[in-house]
Amino acid sequence: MSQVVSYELKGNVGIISVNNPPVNALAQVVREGILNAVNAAQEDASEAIVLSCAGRTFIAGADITEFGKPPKEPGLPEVLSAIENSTKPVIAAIHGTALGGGFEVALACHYRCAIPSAKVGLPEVKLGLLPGAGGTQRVPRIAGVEAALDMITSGNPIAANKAYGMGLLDQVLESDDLASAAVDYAQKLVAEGAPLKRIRDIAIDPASVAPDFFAAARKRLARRARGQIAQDRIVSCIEAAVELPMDEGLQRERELFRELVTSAESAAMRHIFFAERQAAKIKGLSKDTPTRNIGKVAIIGGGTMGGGIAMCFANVGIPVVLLEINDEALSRGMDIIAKNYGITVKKGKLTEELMAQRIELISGSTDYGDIADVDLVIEAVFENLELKQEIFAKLDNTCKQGAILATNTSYQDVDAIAAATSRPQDVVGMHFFSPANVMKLLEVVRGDKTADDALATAMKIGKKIGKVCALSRVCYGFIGNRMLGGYGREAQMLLLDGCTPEQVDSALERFGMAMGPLAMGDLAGLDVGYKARQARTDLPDDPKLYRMGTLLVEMERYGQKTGAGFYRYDPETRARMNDSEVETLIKQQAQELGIEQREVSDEEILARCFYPLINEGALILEEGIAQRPSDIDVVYVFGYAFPVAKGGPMFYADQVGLKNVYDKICEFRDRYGEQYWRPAPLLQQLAEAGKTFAEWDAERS
Ligand code: T1G
Repeated sequence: MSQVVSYELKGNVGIISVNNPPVNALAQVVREGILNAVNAAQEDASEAIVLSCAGRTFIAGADITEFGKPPKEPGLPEVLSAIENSTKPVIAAIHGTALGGGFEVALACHYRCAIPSAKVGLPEVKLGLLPGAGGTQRVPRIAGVEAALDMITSGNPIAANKAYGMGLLDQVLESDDLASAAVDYAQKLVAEGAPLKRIRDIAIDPASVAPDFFAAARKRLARRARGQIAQDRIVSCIEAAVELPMDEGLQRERELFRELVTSAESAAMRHIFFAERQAAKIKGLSKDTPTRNIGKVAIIGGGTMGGGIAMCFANVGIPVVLLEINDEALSRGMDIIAKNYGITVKKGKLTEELMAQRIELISGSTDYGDIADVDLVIEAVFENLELKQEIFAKLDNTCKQGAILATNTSYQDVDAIAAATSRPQDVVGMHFFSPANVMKLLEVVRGDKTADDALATAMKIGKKIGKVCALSRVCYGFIGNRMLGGYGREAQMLLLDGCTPEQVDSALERFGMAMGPLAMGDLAGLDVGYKARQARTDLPDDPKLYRMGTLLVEMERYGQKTGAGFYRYDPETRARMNDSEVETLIKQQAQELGIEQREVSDEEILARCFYPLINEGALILEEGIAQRPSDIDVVYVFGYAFPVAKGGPMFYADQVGLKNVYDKICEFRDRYGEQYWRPAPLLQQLAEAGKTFAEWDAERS
């Protein structure tokens, strides 16, 4: 056997054990090892075969790193055929998460058993793929068409007991020794003369499926998938499972899998899969850097952000003290938390009991003395540097030595905040995104003096509370908000050039953005951006700059909260409606500014909005603010709803071609001036060298 797959005979049971850390992915050596073991077992005295895995989980899928490379024999279908055609029953013994190709291996087995904590799933859709080794043909046959469609188009894991109820598992073993319990189960099957139960032998009666079932599914999924094609191909595969014999269905599945695995969409989604995990690693810091224990947390400020952040910790069982300046502000903050939990309960995503437990973990106080013993403080007050410095001076005098003092600031200087304390080594930025209890991204900001263990602790606790963490150095707006400036600026400049708000937003929404920048401004409140601009001293004195946003605020059209901004909003449904008054206003402003309006293509809208994002990203990389281009992609996908099927702004730039991006920026510079369109030196360098951001990063790693 190969060193990652072992085989031994124990009494009358042959045991195949896979040991390919970290998740027993089905690399070529694993496929070869299993195939050799199954073939060997056909010749020996075994009467049943148990297929199990060492380490933390059963096989968690194909080896995603192999995609995009020439396939290596044996292919997974060959391995599955050997299992399914075995002359002796093969029993999959599952712990951890049997996912993707891993669960497909289990489905090719004749029986499947698992311990109660195990989960099974087919998450390929999250990589822009579909189960390509029989999953779409076998699951409908044992769990039914509807359950199969839900399972495969959601990609969500299913707990063992529920999977057993669906027929996906034959036995849940109430044992904490899976290895021996699985052998006992195998011997029981042998003793009972259990048949070779092959899922392929089950046929689905087409009459059991409603005539319009698949058409309705496609329509429903098209709305949810927003341009992603994998869901549609999954429907086609399940349709084939109903209409075709097994081998023809498998053939159809392979064809559609091949279409997806070579798609730009799947390449982008696989890129984000690895980028998310890479972003958690701090260059130059050992993964064994000691971290501080976080047993109790304090949040300073019970506003929307502070309340949401408090919930993140209570949700994972960490006690939180919410500190406010007075009882009235404190009870407002506690009410925000109770309201947020109530909404989640109403959506059926949380039980009343769990809500009560979590609220129990959040206590309130107006006395700094009550937070002297906490291990982590996160300040989430108004974006005013002096106020933050005052608070950090108080924390410095109050909190125990070794407590980590974090600020949730969106763009203030973390070093200036740290300088207000005698312990800058314990100060770090933890920038949450609103709503903090929902948005996945956490920008961890490393100050000049932040200690390695404080930084490693912030990244670790961020993962523990379910966030996707990306590291930033200190600059105005860190990674995300700094890049956003150009995106929002150009969205408004395009109005003066001749676009309507709807034209700008819909072009970006067709690209895959969840919401266009102007509608987003209306949602956040145009007055927020207006105030932030008022506080800045570095903005050019340009009458065109944010002209419409400023004008609308002066007209007290703040957006959704006043019923009108760039759009009007239905008071009941909050649906956005184009507003001819705004469109007339835009034309007037353009005329006043001497701008001759013109037709603007969608292609130009995308370039004008995304290329400043990409250009700023290049500057951020050059300055060392972000560790790697893929970290920037993680920030935009998880913090700004950049479509995962486009892989993030830097991955997208690589697909467009950096020469094309650079040339377009030069064209805009020649048309609009250097004020806003100054190509980043790194972008120019890579464009001229014909390189990508990814290649540049690989050369540096
Ligand atoms: N291939 C290669 N590497 C993988 C991997 C995979 N499938 N899954 C995880 N890793 C690496 C990961 O990059 C990280 O590496 C380490 O393992 C730990 O992962 C034919 C075509 C299993 C729930 O989509 O969901 O099968 O950073 O940090 O939080 O039809 O990993 O340490 O160097 O995520 O404990 C389908 C993907 C593939 C499952 C564990 N399977 N993995 O979570 O650890 S396509 C998946 C996960 C397929 C078939 C199709 C999670 C996990 P490093 P981790 P974790």
